[in-house]
Amino acid sequence: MRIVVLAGGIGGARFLRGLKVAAPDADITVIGNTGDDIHLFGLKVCPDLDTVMYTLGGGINEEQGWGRTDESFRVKEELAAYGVGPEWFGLGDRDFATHIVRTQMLAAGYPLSAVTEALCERWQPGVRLIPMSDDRVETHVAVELDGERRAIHFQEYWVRLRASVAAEAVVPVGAEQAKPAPGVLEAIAAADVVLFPPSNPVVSVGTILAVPGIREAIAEAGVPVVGLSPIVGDAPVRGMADKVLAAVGVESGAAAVAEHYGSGLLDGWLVDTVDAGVVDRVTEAGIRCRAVPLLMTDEDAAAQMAREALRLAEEVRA
Ligand code: FO1
Repeated sequence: MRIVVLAGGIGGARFLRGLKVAAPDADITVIGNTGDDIHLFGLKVCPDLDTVMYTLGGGINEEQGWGRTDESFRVKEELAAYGVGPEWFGLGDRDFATHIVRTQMLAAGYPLSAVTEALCERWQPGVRLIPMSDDRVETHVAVELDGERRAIHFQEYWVRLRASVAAEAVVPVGAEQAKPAPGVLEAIAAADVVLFPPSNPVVSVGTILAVPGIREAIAEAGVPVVGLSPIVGDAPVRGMADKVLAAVGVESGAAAVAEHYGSGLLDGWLVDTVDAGVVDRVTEAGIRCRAVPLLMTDEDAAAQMAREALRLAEEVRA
C-alpha cells in the first residue's frame, strides 16, 4: 500500500511513528512543511523536516518533541557571548551539525529535496521524506505589537511570543510562486491513500496545500483522503492551532476544521471521543466521520489512531 502523509512537526512525526507500526509493509511518502523554515546565523534551519527525520530516526529529544536527544548548547552560549542572537531560539550543538551540512549542500547547488534525502541517509527514517517545495516559502504572522501592526516570522510568533498575542493574518510568503518539489505530485498520483495527521491545519497542512498544484493533485487523485483532528474539545492538543485558526476565520473545533478542509478535499475525518457530538455535523458536510481516541500518549496510541485512519479510508473506498 502506498500512503502519502502531509506532515508538520511534532504531531505529524509522532503520528508517522504510529503509522509505521500500524502499516509496517506500506510504502510511506511524507510531504513535509517548510513554511516554518528559518535562516539563523547564516544557516538554513528546517524544523518540521528535522522533527520528522529525528523522530523516525531515533534522534529526537522525546520530552521536547523537537531538537536532538542528549543535547548541549555550547555554541549558542558562545554566540550569545558575542552578543549574537536571537537568544529565544534554542539551537543545540548536535542540531547545528544538521544545519551546517544542509546549508553547505544548498550553497553547493543541491536543491532542498536532494539535501533532505542525503540527511535521511544517515537517519534512515523508514519513509521517503520530501519537502513540499525546493523554493523558499516562509510563514509570516501579522500581529499588533506595541500599538503597531507588524508581520513577523512564524518562529518568532510561536517561540518568542508563545502565541500570546492574536494572529491577525497568516501568510505563507512565497507559496504562490513555489513549485512542488520533485516527487511530490508523482507520489500523490501513485498513492492508495492520503492522510492528514493531527498537524496544524493552517501553518502546517495548510501551508503545504498552499503550494500550487498540491491541493489539486490530492483532490484529483481519486483516492481516499482521511484526516485526524488536531483539536480535541475546543483546544489544540499542542501548539497554537486555535490562534491561527482564528486568523483565517475558523472556529477552534474538530468539526470546523473538517469543514475548513471541505468535502472537495477530505473524504474521512477522525475526531476524538470527547467530540462524538460533532460526528453528525461533519457527516452532513459530506465527510465520513468517526469518533475514536485521538491523544498520542505513546506509540501504541499513535499506532491505533493510524489503524483507525486506514480503516476509515477503506470504508470510504468501499
Ligand atoms: N520550539 C520551541 O518552543 N523553542 C525553541 O527554542 C525551538 C527551537 C527549535 C530548534 C530546531 C528545531 O528543529 C525546532 C525548534 N523548535 C523550538 C520547535 C519549532 O519551533 C516548532 O515547534 C515547529 O516549527 C512547529 O512545527
